Amino acid sequence: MRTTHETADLGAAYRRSGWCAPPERLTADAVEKLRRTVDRISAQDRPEIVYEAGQPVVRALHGCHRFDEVCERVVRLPLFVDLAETLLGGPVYVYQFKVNMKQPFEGAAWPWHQDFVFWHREDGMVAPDAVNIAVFLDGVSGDNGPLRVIPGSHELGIVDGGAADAEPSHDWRRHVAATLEYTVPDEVAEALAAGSGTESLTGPAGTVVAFHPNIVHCSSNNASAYRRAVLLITYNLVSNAPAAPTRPEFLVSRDSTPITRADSNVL
Ligand code: 6CS
Ligand code: FE
Repeated sequence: MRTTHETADLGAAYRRSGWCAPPERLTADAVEKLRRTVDRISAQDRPEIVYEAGQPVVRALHGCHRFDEVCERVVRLPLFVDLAETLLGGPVYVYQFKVNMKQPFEGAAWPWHQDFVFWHREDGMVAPDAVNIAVFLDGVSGDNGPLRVIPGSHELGIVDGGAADAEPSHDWRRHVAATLEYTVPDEVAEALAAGSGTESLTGPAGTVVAFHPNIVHCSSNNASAYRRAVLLITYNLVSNAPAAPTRPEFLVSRDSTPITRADSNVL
């Protein structure tokens, strides 16, 4: 159980930098169970699976909590729900669930971007009162395409990268591909990073990291022989649920009833 002091520190780090990493990790058994689940789902033929451009290589899985019982439970672990409600200050539900695979050699980049831009412009989410909780299913190092963030950039609101004047495609495939529809141009991101630098979120399998919907972040291609699969649960304040999202339900949950915690953190 985390002390009140540790919880206060996490909230302070999150508000200051736009991300934080609780000391608790997912157990090796739970990680192994999730890896087997991800491998099983990846072998299926279903619309929730997105592939790398022009290749039979899985880029990401979406909405698995809606059809897989292991994923349905993992989103309810008190470790994650407590963290989300501590950082957001109220009852939450699962807005989005994905596993970004970042396969060895083939895992393509995610350009600099802010997540809230997609949820605001495509789904009608009013405020960035959501939080991404990432769980590393593989070890993440500097070599296999770690998530890179610009600390403090979460306080800038939407960093307009010029995409605002382009006519939106409303094609969800452009929201999950390496050629993202809404990006922060490299030169804008580099100017922001000149002030605060960038931080790579690395750690062993089981590591948990929370990051803000507006933090500017990216990840490079994975040129290594080591997969970098990361499971991402986006929790949203129940009070911030978009009124009428239209993207597929595996990207945007329609059920905004408060989530019920599992009885323990055992998966
Ligand atoms: O469009 C979305 O919902 C997804 N796309 C990106 C690039 N980040 C947010 C989210 O995972
Ligand atoms: Fe993102």
